Amino acid sequence: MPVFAQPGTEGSLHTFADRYENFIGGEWTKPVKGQYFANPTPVTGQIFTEVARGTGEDIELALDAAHAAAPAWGKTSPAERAGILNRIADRMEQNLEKLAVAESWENGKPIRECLAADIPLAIDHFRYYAGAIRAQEGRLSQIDEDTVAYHYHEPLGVVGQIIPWNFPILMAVWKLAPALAVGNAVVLKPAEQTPSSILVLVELFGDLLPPGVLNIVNGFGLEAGKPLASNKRIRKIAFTGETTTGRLIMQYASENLIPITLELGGKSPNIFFEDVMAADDAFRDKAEEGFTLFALNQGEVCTCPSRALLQESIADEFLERVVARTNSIVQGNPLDTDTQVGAQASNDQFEKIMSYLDIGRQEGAQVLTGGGPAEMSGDLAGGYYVQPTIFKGDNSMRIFQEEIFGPVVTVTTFSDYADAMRTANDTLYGLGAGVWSRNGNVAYRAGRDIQAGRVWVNNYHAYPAHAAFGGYKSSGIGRETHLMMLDHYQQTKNLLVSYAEDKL
Ligand code: TXE
Repeated sequence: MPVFAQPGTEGSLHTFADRYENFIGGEWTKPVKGQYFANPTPVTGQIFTEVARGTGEDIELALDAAHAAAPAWGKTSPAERAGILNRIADRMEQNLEKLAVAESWENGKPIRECLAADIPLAIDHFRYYAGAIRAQEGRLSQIDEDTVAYHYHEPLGVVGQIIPWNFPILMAVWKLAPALAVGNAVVLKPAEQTPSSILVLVELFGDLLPPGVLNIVNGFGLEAGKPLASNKRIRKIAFTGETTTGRLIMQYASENLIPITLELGGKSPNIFFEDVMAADDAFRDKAEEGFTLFALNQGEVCTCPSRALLQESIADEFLERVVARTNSIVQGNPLDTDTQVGAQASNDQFEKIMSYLDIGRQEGAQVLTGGGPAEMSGDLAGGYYVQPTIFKGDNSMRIFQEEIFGPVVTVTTFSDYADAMRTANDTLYGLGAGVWSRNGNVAYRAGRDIQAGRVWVNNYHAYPAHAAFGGYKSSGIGRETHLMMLDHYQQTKNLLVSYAEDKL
């Protein structure tokens, strides 16, 4: 019920500065070219702050600072780095509501999600990697009686990170926590649509890190992102965004022969087998809720369950129930804790979704609910709201094949298991998938047969720090979250030592 006050109004837990600079070498630093860009809130469409418009020159300054800091930071003990990460987590915990307000205002997402998921998950990632780095051990191979191969983990040095706008704080932390835990210095570029909440976060904990270990350069993709991703002075680039941009990042990285992590688009199938309707009320209810998660975060999730596959025998009854459930989703002011669906992150994204709603109709898909902008009143009328929408059609349509990134699900049916797998895998992407069945064999086989990096079985949209996340096919390369991220941000040093006194 509580409605958090809008930033800048009386009683608000957070007020943004009028202007944000880059964060370089521990200092708020003006952009070399002196330019700024306006940052609107999708909640009302009003501009609430302006942000440094970084260019290649700012990236170079940030890399200077990162290179100056990296050697000493890389030599700190795991215990020291873990202590800092835990202190960052403490600060975030103490400021949870403030960060939630900033994130909701910046991105348009419902504050209940920020309070329950985005910020707590980000806190947990810092704690997880604080623990993981302390538990990491090297390896020793006994080559022969007198010869030993020691394997040490070393940080890569200075790494670049480019993040998207759908989970600004969480996506930044997914990348920052493992990179910092292993002792890298970072230059991070936020998305131009949502730079400010990350800067609020850095205001909160920036002093806990030695200057230069974390640097933030704001700006646009070609002006600031490309000079970072293509820079010879980074030893890795980690990127989350569109698949076409991911291809460019890979090209840049190939010039410098550096490793990449790419988290790209998705068109995730969510498969409901017929036994769901015969299950007890609690399980059926859970499955129906799992269907409606297409609207979570306004559908701006790379794993959005945007293709629902229903077994023919249950399709009509199941659809009737989930349409009713979708119609009861509470949409409105993101700062109201009752709100389940808020505003799309930007006007561009709103327009993109509108164009796909037209495409779906032109292709002959049936609109079962929604299908247009959600009309809001008062100052929300200027925001970017889209009705949760269910289309019925077939998997060859563009709305089934292309990432819409809005609260839009496309539904089709399947006859049997083989048909379900064919349709599920008939996509360029392979990031997430859902399987709903009480039949353990069916659920297990489907989980193995679907070509996706994360298959949720009888749940969806859970993102624990200690489960690996990443894409098959055009959804990306590498993983995020999980212990294996330590390897993604480290290199192996092998010392091959002979202890023999008398022979080579
Ligand atoms: O992505 P971009 P956009 C999808 C989603 C969305 C579409 C377009 O379908 O509608 O992508 O979003 C930076 N060199 N996803 O245009 O352009 C850019 O500044 C270096 C899915 O925002 O990929 C931003 O910081 N950097 C996705 C980041 O890349 C460049 C989340 C992402 O922007 C660059 C977001 C360049 N040449 C969008 N061009 C997911 N997987 O979750 C852009 N950037």
